[in-house]
Amino acid sequence: MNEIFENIPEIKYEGKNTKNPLAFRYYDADRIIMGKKMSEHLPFAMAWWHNLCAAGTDMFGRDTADKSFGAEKGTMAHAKAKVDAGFEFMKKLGIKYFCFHDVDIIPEADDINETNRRLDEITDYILEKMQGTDIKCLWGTANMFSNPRFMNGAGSTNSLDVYCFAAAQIKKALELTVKLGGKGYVFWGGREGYETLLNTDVKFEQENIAALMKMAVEYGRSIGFTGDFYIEPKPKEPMKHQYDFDAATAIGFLRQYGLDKDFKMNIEANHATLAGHTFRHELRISAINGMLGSIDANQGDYLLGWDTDEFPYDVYESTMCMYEVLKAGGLTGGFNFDAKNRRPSNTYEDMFHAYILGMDTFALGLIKAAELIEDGELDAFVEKKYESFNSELGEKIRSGKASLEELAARASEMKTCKTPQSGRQEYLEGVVNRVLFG
Ligand code: XUL
Ligand code: CO
Repeated sequence: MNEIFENIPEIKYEGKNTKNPLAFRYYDADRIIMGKKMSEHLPFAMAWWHNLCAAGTDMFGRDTADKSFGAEKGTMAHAKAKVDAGFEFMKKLGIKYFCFHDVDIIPEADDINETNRRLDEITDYILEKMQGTDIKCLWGTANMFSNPRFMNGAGSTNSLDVYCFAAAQIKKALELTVKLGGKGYVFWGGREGYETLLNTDVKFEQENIAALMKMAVEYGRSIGFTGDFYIEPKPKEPMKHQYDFDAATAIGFLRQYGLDKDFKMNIEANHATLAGHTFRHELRISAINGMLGSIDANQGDYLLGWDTDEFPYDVYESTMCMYEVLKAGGLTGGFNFDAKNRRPSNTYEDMFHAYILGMDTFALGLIKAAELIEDGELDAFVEKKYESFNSELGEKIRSGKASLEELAARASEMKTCKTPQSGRQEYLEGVVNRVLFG
């Protein structure tokens, strides 16, 4: 087998002072943090689509990077070359997982039967490559947004024919996910939403999406898929209004349709900020509802109003993310770099620099989040903030045994109410800086 990334060695941990651009400064796979190896805290995944397929095309210009990997694009030979490139890439970086859409791994044919045959062939090849490695699939998904048939949605389409194609793609993608040992299956509702209510029956569309998800759960369980289904919330783009706006909306939807036992959230940082939330907020809302499943690790740009899918470099954000993850007891899924190089970063080396940056950013975030937790000042503050509820009446409220009359009587006795204690936000922000920067 010819090496594809010829001048790139295996990437090793060299410590924070290294100037070697092809080494980790913080990601030290075997280092123990809070009783667990870094590699167990951080199951990183390669996103097939950005890393092996996307080559820089945007609305204003064509590819800048060469991702042919020595084969003619649009052929099965190219699909296989991508597998070779992907496995060499993951091995060199010590990445143990990949995520894929059906159409990332093969060129889609006109006839779905031929598409499925190609999917069988390529996943046989991927399985072969997996042998003798500990690389597995983190999650699979069906791309139900690129093909023109999905212009009015997949589960939310007006066309019964399109709905059947969506079902067929999910069925196949689930089979492939099981075949490749996938831990999860993702629904990202890219076209599940609307542009205008003038032509949209929202209730009808949401019920149909739920029905499709229900069929997916039934089929998945019937073929031995024991992992989690995930919704990946995003408020907009490509649609103006997307039904899975944010974690709270998606969780409400899942509960309404009885899907909450099989589904969790796959939270993407850039989607959180598009919804007007912090990444951290979305993680907390998922965690307190028992639905923190997996993460699409990337970063948006606060000056741009779209999904820029940048590789994460902001250590403050990754620290806050890892703080939430550690507090939640870890992820059942992993950290998928749903991120792409900037268009002018168009060489093979840039692909490695991007992953080294992302992995180091999360490793440093993990180190700092553990320090914040071990420091204990934030936790102690929050505990004290609510201490007035550590009283007989507080217990009664917490256990649902209090009544409005009783509380009103207490207020009436007090006559006037004291202002509660300060929230001390600025002080606490200083605490974070002390732990982060010493
Ligand atoms: C799009 C996005 C997708 C999903 C998988 O914004 O994040 O790549 O992660 O379909
Ligand atoms: Co994503």
